[in-house]
Amino acid sequence: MEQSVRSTGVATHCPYCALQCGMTIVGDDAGYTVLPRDFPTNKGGLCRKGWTATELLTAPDRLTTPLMRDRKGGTLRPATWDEALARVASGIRDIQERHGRDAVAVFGGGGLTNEKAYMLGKFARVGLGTANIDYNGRFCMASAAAAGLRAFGLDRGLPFPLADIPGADAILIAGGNPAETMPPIMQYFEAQRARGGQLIVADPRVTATARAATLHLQLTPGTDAALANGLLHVAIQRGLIDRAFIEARTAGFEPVRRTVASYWPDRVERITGVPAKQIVAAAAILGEAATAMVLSARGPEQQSRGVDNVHAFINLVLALGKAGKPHCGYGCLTGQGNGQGGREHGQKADQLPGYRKIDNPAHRAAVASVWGVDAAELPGPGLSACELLAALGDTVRGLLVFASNIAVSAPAAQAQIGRLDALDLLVVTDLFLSETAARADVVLPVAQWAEEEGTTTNLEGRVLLRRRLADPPDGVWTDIQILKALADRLDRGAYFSASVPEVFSEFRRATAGGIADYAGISYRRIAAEQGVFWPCPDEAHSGTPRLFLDRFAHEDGRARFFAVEYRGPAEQPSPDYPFILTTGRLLVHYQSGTQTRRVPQLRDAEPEPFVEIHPHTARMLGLRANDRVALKTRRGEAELTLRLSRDIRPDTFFVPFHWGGKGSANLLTNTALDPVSRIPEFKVCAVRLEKVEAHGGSDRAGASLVATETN
Ligand SMILES: Nc1nc2c(c(=O)[nH]1)N[C@H]1C(S)=C(S)[C@@H](COP(=O)(O)OP(=O)(O)OC[C@H]3O[C@@H](n4cnc5c(=O)[nH]c(N)nc54)[C@H](O)[C@@H]3O)O[C@H]1N2
Ligand SMILES: Nc1nc2c(c(=O)[nH]1)N[C@H]1C(S)=C(S)[C@@H](COP(=O)(O)OP(=O)(O)OC[C@H]3O[C@@H](n4cnc5c(=O)[nH]c(N)nc54)[C@H](O)[C@@H]3O)O[C@H]1N2
Ligand code: SF4
Ligand SMILES: [Mo]
Repeated sequence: MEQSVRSTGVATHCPYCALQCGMTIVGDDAGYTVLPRDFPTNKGGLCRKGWTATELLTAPDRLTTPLMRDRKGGTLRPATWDEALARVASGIRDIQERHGRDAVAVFGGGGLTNEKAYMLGKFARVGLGTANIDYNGRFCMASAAAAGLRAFGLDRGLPFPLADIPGADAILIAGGNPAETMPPIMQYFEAQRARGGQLIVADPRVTATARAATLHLQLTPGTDAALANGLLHVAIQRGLIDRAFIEARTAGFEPVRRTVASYWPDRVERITGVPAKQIVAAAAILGEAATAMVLSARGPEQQSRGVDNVHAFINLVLALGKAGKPHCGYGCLTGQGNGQGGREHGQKADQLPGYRKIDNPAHRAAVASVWGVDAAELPGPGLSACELLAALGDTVRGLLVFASNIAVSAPAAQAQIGRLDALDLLVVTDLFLSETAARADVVLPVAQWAEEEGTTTNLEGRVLLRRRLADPPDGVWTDIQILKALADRLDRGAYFSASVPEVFSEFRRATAGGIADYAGISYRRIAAEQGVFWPCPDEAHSGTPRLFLDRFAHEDGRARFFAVEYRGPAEQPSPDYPFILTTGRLLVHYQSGTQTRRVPQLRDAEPEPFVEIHPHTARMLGLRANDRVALKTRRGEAELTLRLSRDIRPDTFFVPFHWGGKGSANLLTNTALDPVSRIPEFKVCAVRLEKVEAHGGSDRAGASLVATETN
């Protein structure tokens, strides 16, 4: 076995982001090597996280045995699987008897394969009978998903393959930094530029992506809706909109036209800080191009007006007639390895497999018949992620976490941690003792990407197969085995299988006839066809790389406009909190950092959390590079090292969120939620900065420093 792995290699995909780069792995547990594969997503490219991904398999502090705490406040000790699973099952029974079924909740993750996400959703509804399951995708692309669903009648990250990008004459990337978050994807934008295409990037920072652009709009965080309305205003004024397209393929333009009429470039400049001339230039680039795309990422989406922001960009695309045609459209750059599939198959509070709605009687009946249960037994919609976290220790007494490190990644982390500690039962399955696992009553060690088989769906809607390369270490189970064993102990085992291929084939049936229909997709086809795009209703169907070419997915075939007023973020700078804080990612770390902080090359490249501010702002505040500073918001305080950069707006601070502890960005962030998507406002809040200690013997006072001017 080891010999054959070494000689032929195993073709699989990276464990991290939604690009799902193809890679071949050679070697054995004495040492693995990652070789990039010429796959349509990455064309032979990988980022540093991908190159080093196999280090996770042999990391010295992998969990290899269940851990248990005998009493609250006690220490975690090794336990047998029997002991740990018995404790989980009795804890669940006890809570549900005393407080009702919904008092036990499940929190999932967009990193789980389709098979696992599907089984987790079924386990919550059929195994536990709880309505309360949601997942970290609610922190991620929920705003784009909600807006896409409302505007087009269907939500898939990109409605076209990456291969279509080079053919777009103009592209606007709104609040995405793919040069760091999906580096190999930049090949497609480079090809687009090489053809003479224009690339516009809207970001408060001069990111590596903004440097690759022909025009950078350095907007104030939280002002995207004003920018998008301003672009549409100019396009209308200059006669650049496509009236025939609006007439034939859309509905609801008139209220949008009226709304954007007051978004004059001068006014939009005052709101966004983007010079009026640049607004006019960007509108002309997009409107005059024969083909154009708008791609959004977390910048405009992770806001309390995230859905409005995405609608404002979709309105622009529709009015310009740049949707539902080749090399045109709106797309969202999804995030996690299975961010797309993870949002389609039932780990969301309001959803059943195949992108079905849990409150739709026909959808309930279809899924209940595959599951062999009575539709009336299926719970209704549960609490969304942030609301679920807010209920911990209150109406929710037990929580099972699969593939998320909420103690680091949820907003207002200090409050979340307190609520985790208030639970009667916290169960965490993970590869490592994450900050969340460290607070659990029971920790269950799981296999990882290359130790099990399963499918993921990448940002293009392409369903891919991750292959098994090695056995998990002794004592480590897969998530699927754990769910089956728990179902057995709850006397619901008859409804579940522990075989991944069996779960996959049941999953295909459960999606049949749904929006995200995977019925025709098999492991064999995925391998033979370099992935298969959903919807793919039967084995004879070739899959759907391009959506909306003939019609949008609403019953009448028309896309919908939604009029959006700029309302601004939930928190504006004030004399006490005079600056804007935004948070995001660095190339070498992934998410809460559980995985990448354990890979030496990545940890050494970015060893500690920091805040990035403009040198002018630092001078005004009497600060120098490497000073230790405290950032304070209305939620909490974080201690960080100061980094200076001319690439950020002087009124804005940037903190990456890849660390827990005192430097965790989420000690600061705002829990204000979007009313539709329920996404928290990770990208904007008001902040103040204070010096903790002077660097290099400086005699400047460490008193509170409040800016006199905020740009
Ligand atoms: N290296 C790395 N890659 C990753 C991940 C990772 O953790 N690390 N995570 C993956 C996941 S799950 C996701 S969701 C994606 C996220 O991918 P991206 O969305 O590209 O990443 P972010 O850094 O969160 O945010 C993108 C940009 O938004 C800008 N921004 C901040 N506020 C605003 C605003 O108000 N408006 C606008 N227009 N822009 C703003 C930030 O300056 C930042 O450059 O990355 C995926 N890839
Ligand atoms: N301030 C701020 N906060 C943010 C964001 C931001 O931009 N700013 N972005 C948000 C976004 S977009 C996202 S997606 C979230 C992500 O944040 P999290 O949900 O915390 O995501 P990860 O850090 O990837 O956590 C995954 C955990 O599961 C483990 N794991 C990996 N694979 C498996 C598996 O197969 N099974 C099991 N059981 N465990 C596994 C990993 O070791 C890790 O501990 O963070 C959000 N938080
Ligand atoms: S871009 Fe994403 S999928 Fe590709 S190697 Fe990097 S982390 Fe992995
Ligand atoms: Mo994400």
